[in-house]
Amino acid sequence: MIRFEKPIFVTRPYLPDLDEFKSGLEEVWANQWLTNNGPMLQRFQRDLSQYLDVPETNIALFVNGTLALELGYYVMGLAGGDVITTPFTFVATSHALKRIGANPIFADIDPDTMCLSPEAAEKLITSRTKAIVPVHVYGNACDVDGFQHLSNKYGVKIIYDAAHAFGVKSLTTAGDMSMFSFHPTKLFHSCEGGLLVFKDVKIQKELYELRNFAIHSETECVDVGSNAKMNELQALMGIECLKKIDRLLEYRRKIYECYVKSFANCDSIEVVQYSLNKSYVPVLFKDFVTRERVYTELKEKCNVYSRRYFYPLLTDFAPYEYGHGSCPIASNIASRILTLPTYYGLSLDAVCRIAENVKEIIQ
Ligand code: T4K
Repeated sequence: MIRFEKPIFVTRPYLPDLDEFKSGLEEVWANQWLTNNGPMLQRFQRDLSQYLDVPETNIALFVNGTLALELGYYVMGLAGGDVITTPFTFVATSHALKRIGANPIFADIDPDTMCLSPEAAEKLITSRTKAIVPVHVYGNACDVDGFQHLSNKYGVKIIYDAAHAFGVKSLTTAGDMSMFSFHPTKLFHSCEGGLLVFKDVKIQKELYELRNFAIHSETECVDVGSNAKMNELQALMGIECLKKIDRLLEYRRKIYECYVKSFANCDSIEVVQYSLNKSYVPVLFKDFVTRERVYTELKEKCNVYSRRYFYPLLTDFAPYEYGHGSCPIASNIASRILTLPTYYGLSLDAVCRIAENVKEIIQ
């Protein structure tokens, strides 16, 4: 077994060229403008609009993905209603619902894509259902047509948690709204950050106000808003990272292919093949015990910090225990999944060695 001298984490953020970042900082210093819709934020928004090929009227930036979700759910009118969602995700998907007073209802996932199943979701739709929130988990595409069909049939909103799906052009404008996270653990980041892309241009103004306390003018506050503004340093980081997005995506693909090749001769490890941007490398083991052994031995013997995204299921956490046991497919997958290290700068040689270690552990 190979022990790495330095720890290998599940991910590391890409950091832009320091000199280029410094010249951006000089602009911030000259502007003496640090937050509240400053010039860097406006530039970042323009750059994103161009990259995503979505008009600036249909996007809004936030300080992080969680608050983007919270305010997005709120403007879509989900407060007080039932919202059908997946338990196989990061807690933020549901926390943001709870925090605006919506009621998450958990439906099971598709065993292949690991995303919410439209068939399972449909069975839970009632007159109280206001929306469905599927997650493109790991950058795997949800059944967008299936959910659109449900939206047309039942008049429910479809809001995608696309936290993992940045760079997947076909998913950018899916549904009524999508949220992309720019946390440093994501393939693209702005230190922290979140982006909403939405169909209805009319909600942009409300989102802008809500992220700034719902202040309408110097003398008017029109709702109970939040402080969810992205600041200028975050925007600068986003601008610099966006310049390298093609390279970041390409490198993840190379790493992914390297893992697939390394595990090709190993029947008992399944590399999940559905991610469109290869933002994570999830692998499935035959059972819980094997997964736990690999996770622990990678850490203790190899200095490799893989992660069990997304275990435990949300329905195993205290705030969502009412859904415990209701999603057997998700439960089975959560008990067997492990995400392996992937990030720009992780050498392909290291990837091969990690894979060899995994194979040795399960022998
Ligand atoms: N929806 C979904 C489906 C999500 O996955 C997330 C976030 C959200 C919504 C909410 O979006 P944000 O509000 O976060 O924008 C991480 C992230 O904190 C979280 O953003 C992410 N999902 C989740 C899947 O993973 P942890 O607790 O695993 O992160 P942490 O701090 O343990 O970092 C993992 C590894 O990354 C570290 O071992 C080392 C490395 N790392 C991390 C940071 C922050 C670095 O090398 N440098 C860094 O600056 O939750």
